[in-house]
Amino acid sequence: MSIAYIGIGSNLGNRKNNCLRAIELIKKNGIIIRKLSSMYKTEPWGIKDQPYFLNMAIEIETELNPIELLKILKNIENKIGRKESFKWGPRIIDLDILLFNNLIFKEDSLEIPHPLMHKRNFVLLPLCEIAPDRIHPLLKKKISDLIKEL
Ligand code: PH2
Ligand code: MG
Ligand code: MG
Repeated sequence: MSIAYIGIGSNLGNRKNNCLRAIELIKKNGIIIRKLSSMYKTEPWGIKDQPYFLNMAIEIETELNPIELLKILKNIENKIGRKESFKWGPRIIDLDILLFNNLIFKEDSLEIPHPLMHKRNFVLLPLCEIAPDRIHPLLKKKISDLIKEL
């Protein structure tokens, strides 16, 4: 059994419903949701000229391996209607694996911990609400301490 953290974001359509729909679909895939953060209205990061985002983070329990989990999350993004866009551009839903146990993993299709998570308030704030003492396996710091460095 593994514990993982997923970052959820949406800035197109009904942002709140998109996030809630993603959570329902995650549950239907036999993944147990252990914790849910609040929803945060956040300023677009990277490319400023786009609608504001709703972001949240969840803690899940799963028997899946990271690649299997990634596939399920991509399928859910497609089901909700995600279209190809440019890097950091607007999206109806974005489901990112942030942490997976204490795993350090790097392949072309997936990098864990998420390589930009420690630089992004929109990731750290919701994550800190549900996992303040979780240690970032590469930086060896608590989520609550990473926030202070931003
Ligand atoms: N996602 C991005 C790029 N910029 N900004 C905010 N506030 N929230 C996001 O989820 C987000 C972003 C690409 O994944
Ligand atoms: Mg993302
Ligand atoms: Mg993504």
